[in-house]
Amino acid sequence: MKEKLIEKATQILNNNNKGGFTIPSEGLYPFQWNWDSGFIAIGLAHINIELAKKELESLLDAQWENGFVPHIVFHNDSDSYFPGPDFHLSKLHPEASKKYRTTGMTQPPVLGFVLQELYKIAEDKKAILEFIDSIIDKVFKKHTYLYENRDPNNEGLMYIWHNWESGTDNSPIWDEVWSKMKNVPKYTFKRKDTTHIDASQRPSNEEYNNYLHLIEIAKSHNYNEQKIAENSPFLIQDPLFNAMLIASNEALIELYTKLGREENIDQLKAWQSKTIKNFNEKLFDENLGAYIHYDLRNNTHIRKITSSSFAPLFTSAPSTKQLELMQNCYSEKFDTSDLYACASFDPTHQDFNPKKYWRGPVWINLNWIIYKGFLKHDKQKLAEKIKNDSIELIEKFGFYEYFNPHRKLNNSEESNGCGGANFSWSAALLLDILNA
Ligand code: 2M8
Repeated sequence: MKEKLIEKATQILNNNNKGGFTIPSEGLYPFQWNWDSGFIAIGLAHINIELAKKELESLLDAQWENGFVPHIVFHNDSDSYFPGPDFHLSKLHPEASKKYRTTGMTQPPVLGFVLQELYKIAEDKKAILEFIDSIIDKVFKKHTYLYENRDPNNEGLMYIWHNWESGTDNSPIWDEVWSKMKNVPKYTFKRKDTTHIDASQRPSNEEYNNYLHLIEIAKSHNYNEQKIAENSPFLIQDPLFNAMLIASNEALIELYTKLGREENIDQLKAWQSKTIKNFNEKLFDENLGAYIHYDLRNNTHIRKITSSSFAPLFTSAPSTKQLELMQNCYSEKFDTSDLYACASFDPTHQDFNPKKYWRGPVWINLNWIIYKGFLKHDKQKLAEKIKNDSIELIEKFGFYEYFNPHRKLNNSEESNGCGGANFSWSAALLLDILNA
């Protein structure tokens, strides 16, 4: 069984490789995506370390002069995705990549810990350290960009200005922001995603109006961060985005130490202690027992629990008390016998939808993060459950983008697999889980 899954996962990664970079899914996502490439590199490291290195190099080849790493790199042309490069128009920013067209937004900063995972997986430690040495400053530069541009109140907590920057695109979290957003135009556009995937599993057209509106606002300021911070109606401190930053800071400190290079370590440590302090004080909700989002534009917490609420397990940030509260919350709401772990949104909440994208389905990348998180904090049983559920979902239903968490579906003919098929990070992270 294990061999078959490994073979199929390898085949998917090979098919989605477009020469130096890997697309998330044929047709649906035909370009290189930022955090997808991070997870994909971890999987590739198990089968071909050179391809893993290339994956990261090709993403960072599109890094902007100011250190920014965009969320999509349009290496190639394709008309199967909307919105494409002509809509995003990254060239509006004076420091945008001159080599590639990209988007003007980013995604959760995973690259630091991805380098550390590559180090752990690689057999030839000397060679991988040489590679890390050649690339680590670019990742540090990206962190510098975030700290200098995404933290207007000097809290060590980064904001995101678009739901696509969170990676959890149509989470019910954003409903609260949309309900406060005024004068959103009704755009004329042609969705491409719903030509590949059943519309009931994707965001609505109204939601797409909001998504496009936020980009138009950023474009009207030529993607200038300061102006965006002043004017964007969407300005959120997201626990997943900030947890990925903390994990990557942690990894960069370790890797610079391994390389015997001191120069950036003090800066990283200073950032890290400020970030962790405010992360735990501001984004942890003791009553809910989970990390939650903060809406900087409307000065309010968004008190809903998502799988992002547990992403901080992946770091050393949570205190013993916070770990205990989080474990209770997770066990009570997410770890029940009728559900596969881990739903992307609180299954006991009225907004939970088991089939709609980030409003409930299980996602393998968040499963991987939470699985590693429970392992890190010695919660073997909870970790095992996520691991086994991830393997079972893929083995039974295929390498889907996301999965209905209900174990027994009413209609037994119906598959739990949703969204794009042959999905790269599901393949890549399963390879990592199986090789653990
Ligand atoms: C999804 O997001 C894109 C926009 O970035 C989309 O729906 O068009 C998200 O699941 C995101 O996290 C992911 O990186 C991307 C590609 O897999 O797809």
